Amino acid sequence: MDGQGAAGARYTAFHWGTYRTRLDADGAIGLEPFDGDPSPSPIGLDLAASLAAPCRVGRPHVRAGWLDGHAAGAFGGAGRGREPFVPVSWEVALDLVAAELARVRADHGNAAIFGGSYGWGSAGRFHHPQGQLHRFLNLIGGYTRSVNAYSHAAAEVILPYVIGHGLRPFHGTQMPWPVLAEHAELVVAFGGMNAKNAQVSPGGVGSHIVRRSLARCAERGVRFVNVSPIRDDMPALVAPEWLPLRPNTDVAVMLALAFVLIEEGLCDHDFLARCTVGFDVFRRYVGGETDGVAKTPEWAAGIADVPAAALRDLARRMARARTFIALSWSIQRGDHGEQPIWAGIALAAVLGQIGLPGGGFGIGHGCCNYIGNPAARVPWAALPQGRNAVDAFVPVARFTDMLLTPGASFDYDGKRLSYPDVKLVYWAGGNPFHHQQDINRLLAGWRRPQTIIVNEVWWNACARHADIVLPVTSPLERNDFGAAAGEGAAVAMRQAMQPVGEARNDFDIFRGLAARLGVLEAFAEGRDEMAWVRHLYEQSRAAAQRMGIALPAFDAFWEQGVVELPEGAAGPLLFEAFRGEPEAHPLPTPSGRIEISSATIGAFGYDDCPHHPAWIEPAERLGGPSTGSYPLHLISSQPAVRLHSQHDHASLSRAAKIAGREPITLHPADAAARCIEAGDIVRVFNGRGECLAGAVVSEALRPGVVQLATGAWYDPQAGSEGAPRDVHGNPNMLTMDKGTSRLAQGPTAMTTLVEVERFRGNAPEIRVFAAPEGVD
Ligand SMILES: Nc1nc2c(c(=O)[nH]1)N[C@H]1C(S)=C(S)[C@@H](COP(=O)(O)OP(=O)(O)OC[C@H]3O[C@@H](n4cnc5c(=O)[nH]c(N)nc54)[C@H](O)[C@@H]3O)O[C@H]1N2
Ligand SMILES: Nc1nc2c(c(=O)[nH]1)N[C@H]1C(S)=C(S)[C@@H](COP(=O)(O)OP(=O)(O)OC[C@H]3O[C@@H](n4cnc5c(=O)[nH]c(N)nc54)[C@H](O)[C@@H]3O)O[C@H]1N2
Ligand SMILES: [Mo]
Repeated sequence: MDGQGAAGARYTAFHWGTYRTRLDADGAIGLEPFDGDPSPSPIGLDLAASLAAPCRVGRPHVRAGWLDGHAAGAFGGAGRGREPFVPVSWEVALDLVAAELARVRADHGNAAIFGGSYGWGSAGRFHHPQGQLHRFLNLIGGYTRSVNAYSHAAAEVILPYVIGHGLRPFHGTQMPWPVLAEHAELVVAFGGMNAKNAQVSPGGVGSHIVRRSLARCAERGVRFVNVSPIRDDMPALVAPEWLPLRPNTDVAVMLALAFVLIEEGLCDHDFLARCTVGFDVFRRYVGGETDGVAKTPEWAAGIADVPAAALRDLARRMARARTFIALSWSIQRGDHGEQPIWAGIALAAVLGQIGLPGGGFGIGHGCCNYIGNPAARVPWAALPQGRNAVDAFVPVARFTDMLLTPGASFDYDGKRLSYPDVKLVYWAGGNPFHHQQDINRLLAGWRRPQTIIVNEVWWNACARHADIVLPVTSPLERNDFGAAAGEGAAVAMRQAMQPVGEARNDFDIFRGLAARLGVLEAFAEGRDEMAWVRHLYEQSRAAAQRMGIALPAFDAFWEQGVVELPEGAAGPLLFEAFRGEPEAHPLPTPSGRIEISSATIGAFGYDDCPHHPAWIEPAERLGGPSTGSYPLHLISSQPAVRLHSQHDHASLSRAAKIAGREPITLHPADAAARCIEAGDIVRVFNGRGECLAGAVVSEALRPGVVQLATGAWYDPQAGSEGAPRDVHGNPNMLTMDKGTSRLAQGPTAMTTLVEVERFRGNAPEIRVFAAPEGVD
């Protein structure tokens, strides 16, 4: 342990913050928030204590049926999640994995290996599980990959057609919070701005800035409107107005706002003429000339169930003030999720303030701490990935479709593609039993590959449903360097403790496999852990130097522990030059302008994503034509007390449970109508599946909406009709596994109707936090 025993403070980085590590008298490791963070997150403070929990994977394990079957040349996956595991030595485990990779490669080709392996893993530039896996798989001939993120797939795919910039580069050029506080007068936030979500940034957080930035806005008198089914999506400290629309109806509201601006002559015709194309198409659609339906406030009121007068009034206020339209990522994780992004930009274009300080639109303010963060953006080095020789890919959320229908064709972003026939799935750093919609459907697909290998820290559902489980370290058990784009700190993540059990770093696992498959030299390049950490840091230091930022040399950095970065130079705003002289500074769209209507998208001929932003009925919604027998809209949002499914077993997450289950929040009227009281165990169900949850009753959400955060570990036990039911509260038992449209094929978790009833009978025990049967 390079870090152990050296003098000076020790630090570590998690996706939710930077912490000082402390060695207690009893030898245990404690965590304290870093002094430079005025509002640290409580997530994971007890992490060290929970690292050796019974659900920690301590040794490599192989599913008994897989061992027997493979010896006999039989490859059935039906026993996954049911059969016991057999502990094996690292030697045996790595031999089995290497031989199986070689067999699948030889028999079926590299496209039969799925290495998409979506997931957040842990912070640290070197021990990034996906980066390690992909580098390794590329060296042995490549793998089928996944594209786009669960977070914002629809926005990622549509944005280049509309503004010419991809979403990921756009993350770094969003309206900075200080500019927003200084210049905005009105912020209209679709999906709110959620301080709970701004606890995290992928790769780590320097200082949590969102609450402080919102407070600054409030001090300067900025008014906020929270357009969301949930009141608490905007912190009370900005005294927001609340427009509690029905979920998935943002487009109707946006179109109605545009209707009022157009009807009352409040749109900026000069901006529209100089900086956009397609306004005329949009105007005709909004006015009803195209489809006979004028998108009036009264029309929108019928869909979104908000007062028409409030929409009229809001549109007028937006035109009078410096207005910022904030689009959260959540609003595009629903059916036709491309539309609220496009309609939001069209609305901002009609207002004509794009490119003005504190005006225009943003995507993701409050969704993570790095969006709008003024910290200097150093291009931190990452493990080089090499080249993937396999072309096959799937849109990330179409994973189950790929498993269920190999060879079937699908549309994506103007292309007609087909699903590869995957025989082997290798996951490192993600949890599909957390992130994938419709777990019953996932389970059907999950049985089909011949082999599933998972590198995991915990015996979560993903590990329990694998064939070979390789135990990995967590950040406190290894050395790394933590830094994230748009975050104000670089952290020397010094190893604080020995690995639990026989856990190994992903790097060491792939090093072992690389040696067996003859690519060790190319994989490790002769560097060990510390040599890589030093190498990536020094590369980053050189990049920072080129930006005029001096970082200390590695040894000094390692000793110092945390380096805080200055704010970036206040350059021009993203659309500022374009707005001034659109001809001289065109956007990289076909027209060089913002495309309110896109001929390119039109040419794809997708009825579910036409050539201009449009209201298209989602597959299901409150008040919609196909509500059927499930009358409540389920919001499966991000958990406040953890990151996704990570550390659900730790004390912060466990303390928030109700009767041991994930809390589900219902409006008092909905609870009363079902004789549900706070603290009751409830059964949440629809035609796709069911789970149990613990009831919370609150007026902070609109009637008809229930909220159940993601991340409770899937704990299947016999249900009412024999089908497994999750007894813990995983909302993906209920969500819909359908692409947003043929354009982006993004996930649509927020489009889900359910029914809730009081659970009667004996409350089943939560078993998933214990070790699987037979495993010690
Ligand atoms: N219903 C519904 N579903 C959703 C969403 C929603 O809004 N509603 N949101 C979606 C979104 S936006 C996202 S980003 C996804 C998140 O989905 P994921 O990113 O898959 O979720 P995590 O729980 O963060 O999974 C990370 C896993 O990596 C493991 N891990 C941590 N460190 C290491 C390491 O060093 N090595 C290895 N090998 N493993 C490690 C952790 O133990 C954990 O199991 O969920 C999506 N799913
Ligand atoms: N503490 C914590 N923070 C996190 C994460 C975590 O797991 N834990 N995950 C991180 C990740 S990976 C991501 S992608 C971001 C996600 O950031 P977001 O996508 O913003 O997060 P959510 O919490 O899913 O949704 C925010 C709110 O959107 C509202 N909403 C849902 N559907 C609709 C709709 O159709 N219309 C409108 N107007 N509002 C709607 C809901 O009321 C919900 O509370 O959060 C990040 N931050
Ligand atoms: Mo995400």
